[in-house]
Amino acid sequence: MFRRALIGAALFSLVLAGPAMAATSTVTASDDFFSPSSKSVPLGDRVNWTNPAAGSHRHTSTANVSNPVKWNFNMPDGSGVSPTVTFGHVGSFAYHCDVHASMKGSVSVRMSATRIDANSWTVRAGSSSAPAGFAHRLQFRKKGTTAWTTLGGGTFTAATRRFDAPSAGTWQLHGRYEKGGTVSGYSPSLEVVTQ
Ligand SMILES: [Cu+2]
Repeated sequence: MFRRALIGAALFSLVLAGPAMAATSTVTASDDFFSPSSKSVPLGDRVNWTNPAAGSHRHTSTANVSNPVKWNFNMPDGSGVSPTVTFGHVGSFAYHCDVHASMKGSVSVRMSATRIDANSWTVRAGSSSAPAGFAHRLQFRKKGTTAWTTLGGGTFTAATRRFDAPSAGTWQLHGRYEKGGTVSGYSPSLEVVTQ
């Protein structure tokens, strides 16, 4: 009995010690729109879709726009909750309803950064490395300027990449997910400030 309690406690602490727990949130397919149509989630979160109302909604990744994260769920009337999609890589992922051309939505996946020192950060682009064939691309610019520069000069597969601010001030970073020639949109911008 005592031994079993110890094992239980060990498992519990392992779960608590992990990174921020991934959450699942829901988009509602209504007549005829997604709510919310633009959704922003932290890296690693899951999203599902419900169709509680009358009307038939079939939502899918946007078929004719490049999108490295694909899903396609059939959603007949009152079908309840779709399977979840895990958003493990930063970017913005568009989708639409196959039945109603005007029904569009997107899920934007936010990046995070951990400070290394006054001018440097570890920027997280994925919950894990990009799988074979996929890659991350991060870009940066000084706040107030318009042109983005690709960090490291190209794509990478690691979950994180180091950013060294070229000069003092506020810097913006964003990232996207790529698979060959297909790319997601860019994630929301993250701001970091040198000390
Ligand atoms: Cu629809």
